[in-house]
Amino acid sequence: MDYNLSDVAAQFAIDGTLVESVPYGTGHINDTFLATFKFPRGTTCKYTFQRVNHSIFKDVPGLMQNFQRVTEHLRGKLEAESGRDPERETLRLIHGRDGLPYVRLENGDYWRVYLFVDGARTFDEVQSTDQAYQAAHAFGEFQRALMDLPEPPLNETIPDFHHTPARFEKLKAAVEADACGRARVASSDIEFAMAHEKMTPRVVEMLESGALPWRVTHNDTKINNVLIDDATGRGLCVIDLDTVMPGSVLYDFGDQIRTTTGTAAEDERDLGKVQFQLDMFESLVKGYLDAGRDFLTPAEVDLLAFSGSLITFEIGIRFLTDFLEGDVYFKTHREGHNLDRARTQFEMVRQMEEQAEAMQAIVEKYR
Ligand code: ADP
Ligand code: GN1
Ligand code: MG
Repeated sequence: MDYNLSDVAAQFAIDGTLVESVPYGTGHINDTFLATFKFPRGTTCKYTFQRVNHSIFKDVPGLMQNFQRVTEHLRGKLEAESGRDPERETLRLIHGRDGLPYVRLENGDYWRVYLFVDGARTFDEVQSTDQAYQAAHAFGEFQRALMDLPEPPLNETIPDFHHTPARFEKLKAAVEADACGRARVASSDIEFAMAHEKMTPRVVEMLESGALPWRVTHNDTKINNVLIDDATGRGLCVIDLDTVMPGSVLYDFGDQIRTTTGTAAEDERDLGKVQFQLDMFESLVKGYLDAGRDFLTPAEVDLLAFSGSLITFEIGIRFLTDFLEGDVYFKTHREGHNLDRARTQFEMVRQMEEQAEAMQAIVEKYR
């Protein structure tokens, strides 16, 4: 992650001097920096600089077109509503000197810049049931605001991103190939995965048959992809818009379950510390339904509880696949990191399956 940010900054329409830049956040995909600029009048301004991972996102211009359409649509709504703060409640892209909302360097790297939202932060682990409520509410509002995004459909930035059966086939192929000779140490995890194949098509089949609607969804709704306002604790701004595209709300709600109901980090090694918390789930359901009760279909609400184990399983098999393939996709920071992540996901799936009835009862109570 050794980049010359001054060279990158020179390509953007920012007429100040870069005075400081620090790596920022804990995302697994892009490289993010908080950069502070000083202007001739003596004022300073903070920006988020991001190198977009173009080995994962193959069509960055198409992705940035989505990004721009989505943020402009959201900004239009915020501006029309009194009491809102468009500059903090949606991302503001800074254009490159050639007018595009991103810059491509000579070495092929893509960079984008947006205003850093001050007075807000993300959490890798949820701090309270109220925060879970706020995050779920913010993602629900985000979906609502994008329901009338004008045609055409957004570009699909990663094909079949939440096609769980396709993810399962990739795992099978990785086990078969065993390119790094790692299948043996993961044998019980592979066994767990193989025993769960039956759950994988439940949502995609219903999307394909029309039993569930396609919507504009975020597709990466982990808790650290929503900024929480320092002053009010409100879910202020949904970020990480790389995967906003057509999808099912169930994968969005499910990923909130995955990332807020556990007591441990996503990569916790001590599975004894991993505990599913029903009260967090209840707060998510309340927050999400308060935002989405009137637009969600009965079939969507029916599957809210199940969506947690579905996507937690999906992310688990993605981590396991990456482990078997030699850690080529997710950033890793230690040996076995992806396997640890997979195991934590599978432990959460186990516990969610045990709690399935109690979870469903909560959904019934608030729907
Ligand atoms: P990744 O795809 O790598 O997860 P994100 O877009 O989520 O990248 O950014 C990584 C982190 O940077 C976020 O979790 C958040 O903490 C921080 N961040 C990103 N954009 C902003 C912003 N505009 N204002 C404040 N913090 C931000
Ligand atoms: C990645 O970019 P980030 O860290 O928010 C991944 C998600 C996974 C998540 C697991 C584009 O999200 O799909 O759920 O890691 N994003 C992409 O933590 O693959
Ligand atoms: Mg992120």
